[in-house]
Parts: sequence; structure tokens; C-alpha cells
Amino acid sequence: MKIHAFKSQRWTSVLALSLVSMAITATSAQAQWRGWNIHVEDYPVSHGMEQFVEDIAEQTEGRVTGKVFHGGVLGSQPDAIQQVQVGALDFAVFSLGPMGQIVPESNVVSLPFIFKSIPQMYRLMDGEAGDAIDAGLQKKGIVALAWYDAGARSFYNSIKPINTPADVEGLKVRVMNNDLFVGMVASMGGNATPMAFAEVYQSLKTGVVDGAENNPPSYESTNHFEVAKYYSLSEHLIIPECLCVSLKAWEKLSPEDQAIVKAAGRASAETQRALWQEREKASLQKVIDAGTEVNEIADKSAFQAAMAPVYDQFLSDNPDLTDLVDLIRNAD
Ligand code: BDP
Repeated sequence: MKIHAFKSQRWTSVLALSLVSMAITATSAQAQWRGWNIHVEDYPVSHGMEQFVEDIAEQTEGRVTGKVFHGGVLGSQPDAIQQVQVGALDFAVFSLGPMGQIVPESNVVSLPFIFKSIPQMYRLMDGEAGDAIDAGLQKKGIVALAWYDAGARSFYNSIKPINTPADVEGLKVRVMNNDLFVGMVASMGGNATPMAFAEVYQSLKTGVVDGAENNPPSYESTNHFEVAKYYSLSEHLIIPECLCVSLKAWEKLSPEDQAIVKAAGRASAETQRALWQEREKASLQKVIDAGTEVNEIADKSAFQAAMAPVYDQFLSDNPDLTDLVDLIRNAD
């Protein structure tokens, strides 16, 4: 009798629980979007993505909801790009760096020194250049809602400060997964190894690579500064990032919800860009306080000149992208 009473009580709570979860499912018309993020939770990209999911849930009254998985727990960037393409992931913030392997248009922003400054990058990405890249992404199943800032990337290593391209000669340098970056390092006589972001700390520590290149917030948030203390401000790459949605998820939305989601994406980019400016300064200060030797490179023209073969190769491989390259290269 007792056992029976216990059992029926248990069944009642199981029933109650399933009714609650059925109600939750019924009110959210579709499944929750899964979002990929490579960065730790306290990072400008992560805060932008969190604002985005809060806004879409509120503004669509729960028709579109999302959850962000931070810290790269859903896998490496090259894998995640493919998952967004097939709809196994619904949204993400990706650097356009590794996207170049799949979307040729996005490679244009991985050409060293192509943008003259961050404000110029914003103008071009929020205009014609960004639209051209978005069109390329859409052909591959990805929709760009907005462009996030990732500042400028500089070289760092455990051996010596870099002041001239000749200082890169013979260095083993980790790069993001893209042949263009291998060519970029080779043009200065270095040896580049494409490698997942998550593996870089250990590789620096054990000497598998001597150095890498990244913006100050990533150099700081990954603790790479602990194992590579020379940070040289070459600022050779300004690569924006996209807040991207899988075309599969996008096409399931009504035009009204698409407009809401897009506006929320843009608003999140405003927040992210503002946070980025603050974090860049804070990160540089933090690594300097921890013993990093940061050196300015006042005259970058020798680095720019060394990149000529990278442009020549790219334009001969992608003649159809000449106009897009020129659009950016010749902009004020
Ligand atoms: C960071 C980017 C991130 C890249 C990483 C890398 O924000 O998307 O995965 O660099 O170097 O700056 O792999």
C-alpha cells in the first residue's frame, strides 16, 4: 500500500513535470537556437552575443530564443563553420579569417594591411564591402547579421621583439586555418602552422611554435602572454567578425521576425564595438603589468612591402575578386 502510494505520487510528479515542459515547448513556437562562441564568457564578443539572445527573445515575444555556448565547448572554429552551414548550429560569431577557406569573398579582409584603420573598416563593412561578403556567405548557407570588431592582430613570441620582417625569419608561428596566413608568414621567411585556437597555449609552452599573432584581448584572455612575452605591434591584419545565422534557421523565420533578429544583431554589434575599444586598452595594460614587453613598430612599410607576393598570388588565384580588393584598397 505504502509502495503504491509512493509510486502514484512519483507518477503524479512526473506527469506534472511533463505538462510543464509541454507548456514551455508550446509557448516557444520553435526550438531554441544554439550559438557557438570560441571566447570566454567575459569577452566583448560574448557580451554582444548575450545581448543578442536576450533581445531576440524579448522582442519576438519568445518566438525566437537562443543559448550561447561560450569557450569553444562546441568545437573548433573550422568545424563550427560547417555546422552552421548545415544547420546543426544556428548562430555564431566567427572571425572571417578561417571562413576564407569556404567563402572566397571573405578572404579579401584577410589580406594583410588591406584596411587603413578601424573606423575605415567599420564604414566599409557596414556598406558595400560587407554586403558583398554577406552575399558570398549566403551562397554557402550563412547569413551575416552584423559585423563585430576584432581590432588588429600583431605578432607575439617567446624569443625576441619583432621590429622588421627579417625578425620573423625562421620563427615557427601559429596562424588561423587559412592558406593565406601561411603565405603571409612565408613571405617574411617564417614557418607558419595552422592550428586550432584552443591548442595554441600548450604549443607555445612546449615550444611546438615560437609565436602566434592575435589582437591584445585574445592574447590576454587565453593567457598566451604567460608563455610568449614579446608582443610587437605589427597590426598586420584587421579582420572583422560576423554575427552569423545559419540560412536554415533564418529561412524558418517570418519576415517580421527576420527584421527583429537583424536589428537585434546590429544593436549587439554597437555594444560589442564599444566594449572592444575598452577591452583592448585594458588587455594591453594587463599584459604589460604581467611582464609582457610590448614594442611599437613606427614604420610598417617594410612589412607592407613584404606582403606584395601575398596579394599577387591571391589576385591571380581569384581574378573575380579584384573589384572587391580594389574597393577596399582604394577607399579613403
Ligand atoms: C581571435 C578571434 C577568434 C579566432 C582566434 C584565433 O576572435 O575568432 O578563433 O582569434 O586566432 O581573435 O583562432
